Amino acid sequence: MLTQIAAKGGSMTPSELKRHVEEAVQRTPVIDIHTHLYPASFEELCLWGIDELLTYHYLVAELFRSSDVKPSDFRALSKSQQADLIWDALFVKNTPLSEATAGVVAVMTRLGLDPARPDLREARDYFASLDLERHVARVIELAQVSELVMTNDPFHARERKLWEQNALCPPRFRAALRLDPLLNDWDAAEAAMAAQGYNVYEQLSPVTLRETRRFLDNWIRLLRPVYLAASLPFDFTYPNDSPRTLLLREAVFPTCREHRLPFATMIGVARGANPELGDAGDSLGQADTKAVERIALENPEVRFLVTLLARENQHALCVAARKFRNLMPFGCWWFLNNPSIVKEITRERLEMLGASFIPQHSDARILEQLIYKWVHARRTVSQALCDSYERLVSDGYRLTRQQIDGDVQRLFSGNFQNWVGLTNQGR
Ligand code: HDL
Ligand code: ZN
Repeated sequence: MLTQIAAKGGSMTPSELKRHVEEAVQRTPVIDIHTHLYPASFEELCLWGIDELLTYHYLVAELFRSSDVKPSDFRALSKSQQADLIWDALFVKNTPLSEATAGVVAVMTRLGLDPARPDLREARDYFASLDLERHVARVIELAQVSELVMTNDPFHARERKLWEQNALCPPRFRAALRLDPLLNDWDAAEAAMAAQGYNVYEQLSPVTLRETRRFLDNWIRLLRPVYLAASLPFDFTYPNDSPRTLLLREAVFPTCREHRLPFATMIGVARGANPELGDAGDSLGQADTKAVERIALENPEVRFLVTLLARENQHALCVAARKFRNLMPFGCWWFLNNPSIVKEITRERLEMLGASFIPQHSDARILEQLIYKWVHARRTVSQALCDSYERLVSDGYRLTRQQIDGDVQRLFSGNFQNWVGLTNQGR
């Protein structure tokens, strides 16, 4: 049936359709809307190379399932000793089947390294030979990323210093003002802001709220962020009588309105489920999607970028986005960034939202992760798009190549550019 319609309508045959979708997805540059990357000018904050790749907290968690090393003994090792241990346990003694280990394989092969080596000598020699600036440019090109958004924390002493010293930041590294301490640990944030000379106190008085807005204004002036952001715990509720609700209502959302900046929120983390694993010890929980709807309803003129951590929350997020045009679902975050789940979520979003969402972000923390996160994302988004197009064609629609190109461009960059008002100017 499909072939007949295709042939009659002069549109593409199924194999032509599949080939064109794959080509369009492969060649279309993407704006990576959430990463933890920094340019080389941010010195030690720019993480790269094989030892950082292998000691990424996803792999640390997997190490403890495939070896009997104790977390406390692991922490006592040097970074390169930790990487050697992970390499041996997850890549030599076992098949790199997980998404995180397969990702390292994808990075190594695309950089011309052999992922079947018994040790890291070849990889370390390669990375030691690189010029970092050139390497950053090459990785971004390999990943076909046109711009990426950082995660910039005004409460991180080292990062604050770099911004206050006007550290150079290339235009394709866009800033995002991250507010986790402000919204999740007000006491600590208040102490840090007071230490920087802001007239704030634990009690959220009108003066303290006004000073908090001045703090946000100053950081917006310094960073020129494309959005304000915060990761919120799975048990986040809104509104309630916590400092968080007051800070959102009286400081953050008014600031978003005044500066016409979106607010990006990532909800669902359960911090420190296993404290002895450190960064690798965070888990997840199901979030209250009604809180997201209430925030969207209460702030119709604020644009929200929303991603949730629990698979069980994704359908409700699509429904919420159908009800509130100021909600932009984005990405398959963290524990969802696995091909089997990315395909399910992307198909569900296409079915409920058409192309009015942002399918993926890398969340890359180590530079070279950009390569594998986008190779894998493009592969899965292609499959989901093909499924939707095939269904459309079998319903009798004559699809054109131009439409596919336009849809991919909208998903990979257009939706985000419109949402945040991105132009081609620099910061
Ligand atoms: O809070 C966040 O931005 C998360 O992405 C965390 O950084 C998390 O540890 C992570 O790396 N997810 O991929
Ligand atoms: Zn992140």
